[in-house]
Amino acid sequence: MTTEHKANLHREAQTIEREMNLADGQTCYRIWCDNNSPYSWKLRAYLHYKGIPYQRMRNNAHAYMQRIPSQVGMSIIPVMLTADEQVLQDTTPIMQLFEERYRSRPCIPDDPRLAFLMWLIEDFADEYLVRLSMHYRWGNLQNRSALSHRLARALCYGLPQMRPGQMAPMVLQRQSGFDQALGLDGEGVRASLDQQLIDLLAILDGHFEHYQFLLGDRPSLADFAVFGQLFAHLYQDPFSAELMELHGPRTCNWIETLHELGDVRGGVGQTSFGEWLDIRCGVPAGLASLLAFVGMTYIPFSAGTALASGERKKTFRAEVYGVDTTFLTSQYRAWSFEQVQQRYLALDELDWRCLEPLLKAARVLPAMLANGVIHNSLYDGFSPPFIRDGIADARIQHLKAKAARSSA
Ligand SMILES: N[C@@H](CCC(=O)N[C@@H](CS)C(=O)NCC(=O)O)C(=O)O
Repeated sequence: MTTEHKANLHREAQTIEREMNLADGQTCYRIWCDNNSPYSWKLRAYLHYKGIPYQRMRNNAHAYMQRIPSQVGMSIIPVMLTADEQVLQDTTPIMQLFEERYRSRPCIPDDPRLAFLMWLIEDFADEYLVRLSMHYRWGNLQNRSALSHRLARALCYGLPQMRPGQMAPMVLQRQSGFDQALGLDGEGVRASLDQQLIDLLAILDGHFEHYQFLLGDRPSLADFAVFGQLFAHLYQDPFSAELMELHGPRTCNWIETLHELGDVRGGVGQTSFGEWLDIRCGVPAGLASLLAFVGMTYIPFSAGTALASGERKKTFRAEVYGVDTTFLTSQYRAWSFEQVQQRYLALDELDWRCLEPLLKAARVLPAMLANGVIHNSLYDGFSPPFIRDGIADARIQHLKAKAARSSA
């Protein structure tokens, strides 16, 4: 590579975002995202299905360490910019906002009971399945090696002076920080997670024998959330890819369908869709089994973090899939669980009467409401997904104020 070409590449990496901003008639959303990120894929597949155009901004080290923190207050992806420079973060509120803004191809079922099941599965995917994603990405030698180099390479994208080989150990070190938070290293945990993946794939494959998507024959927000986790980590990463193919062939087909939606290059993208499930006379066995899986995993995990967050405890224990596990408390997870609880409480008496036996059989109830609704103040005074003045939430606000005080 000539010195001039290197300099050009470098300049391009620095200016690509600015050029996009300055382009005449900018009408597109722009997203900082990455191919290996579940939430990036969740959002992108959703936008493809809805037919909402966007431009992709590669999340290189410059974006992740500087540009994104300046817009949001922390390093996180995906981050979305609107044509008029508003900053949006957090896929669930973004998708909820877009469901109001863009009415074509609705992704929330009309039936409020089915819609509740959707929000429950959506939060399960975002907040619980990430345990499986992180266990498989970083809990075996093959993926640790491949993915630390792959993520390092992605961070070096467009920055030819950076060396992926040197950056890979730093990526590895940073990721192991998530193990304690997600309770991955306790006794019997990793063996249980291995079993959970096999069990989950059996449930999903059974369901997809009868229905194309989780809630019938059209995709909902729950499909995009589960897809994000299963595609970005488990399906793409080399070690887990084999497990996915061997244990979940129908699930792999569902993943490919969601990945191809809105294909504008003449691929196999699907364009016609069927109906939502009619749950007036109960739910199909596959969905009931998925809810039981949620009841054994997400519910104790999220209810535990909500209680610990309310009691200001840094760690908590919960029995997840039969294994007594210690986790770090997450304010965000407590907040998102509260949103799910509120959605249940907002249903009417008749809807509760219909859902209660189903949720009790799945052991989602009574545990989901056993500690009451504990208000989490993380977003009090904020309006997600909109981010103003580079501050995403009360935690970031607090950290920034503390830093300002200590430097004064
Ligand atoms: N709830 C957020 C979660 C986003 C998230 O956790 N993104 C990951 C990458 S997939 C991240 O950037 N984590 C922060 C880190 O790596 O420090 C959303 O849905 O947008």
